[in-house]
Amino acid sequence: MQIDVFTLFPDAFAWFERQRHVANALAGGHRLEYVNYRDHTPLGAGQVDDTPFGGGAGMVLRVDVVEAALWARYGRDPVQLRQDRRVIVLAPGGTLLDDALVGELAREEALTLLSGRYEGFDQRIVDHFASDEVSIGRYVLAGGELAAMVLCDAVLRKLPGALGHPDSALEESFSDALAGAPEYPHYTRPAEWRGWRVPDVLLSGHHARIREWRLAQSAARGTGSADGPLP
Ligand code: 6GU
Repeated sequence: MQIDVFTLFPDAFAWFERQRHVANALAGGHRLEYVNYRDHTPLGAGQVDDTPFGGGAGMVLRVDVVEAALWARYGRDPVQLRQDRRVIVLAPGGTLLDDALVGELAREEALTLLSGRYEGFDQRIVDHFASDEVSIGRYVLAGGELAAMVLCDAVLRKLPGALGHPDSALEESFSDALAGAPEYPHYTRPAEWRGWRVPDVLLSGHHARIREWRLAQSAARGTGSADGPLP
């Protein structure tokens, strides 16, 4: 997979690239590259944003700047580009990212992520250049970089070879294997700590019963009856 992140802060991703599953994915041939809007702005003095028409606080990322950056990267009109490539605007009001959307994106050969700062994007960027508008939750971040990392993290760990064990991404929270429910609880040594005992079934060595217990725990968490309700 090839992921291009358009950002004003490519340096923000240095730590992210050092994370084990990200490093594994990149070593395995997947690519994560950055385009800095500022390097392609047609305006003077590296300008990329402007004050909002109609007034109001903050600055808005300009449509001409984003168009120039997309043209420079792909050599074609971004209006056409979005017809055969996922071009994802990261914005708090977008479609909420969940495991199903992550899985869908992980099956793409290429993704383009547009992150913004300031008050947001000129709406024409969303309307004419983007195939998707995605949010990682109903709260506002100062910029799209953390959201881009969240999306990349979730997508990359779904790719074969990213995780240490091939089964790790299969039976995890919200996966089909668990019917969309949160994962069952895990325990490790010590088997008892301050009187808190690991459930006996997990120490029994009885694989069928362990499996049954785990699926029941997962299902109960999904309905909120195991450890209190989910939001
Ligand atoms: Cl994708 N961007 C920003 N700026 N804030 C967010 C978000 C994205 N998702 C939730 N909050």
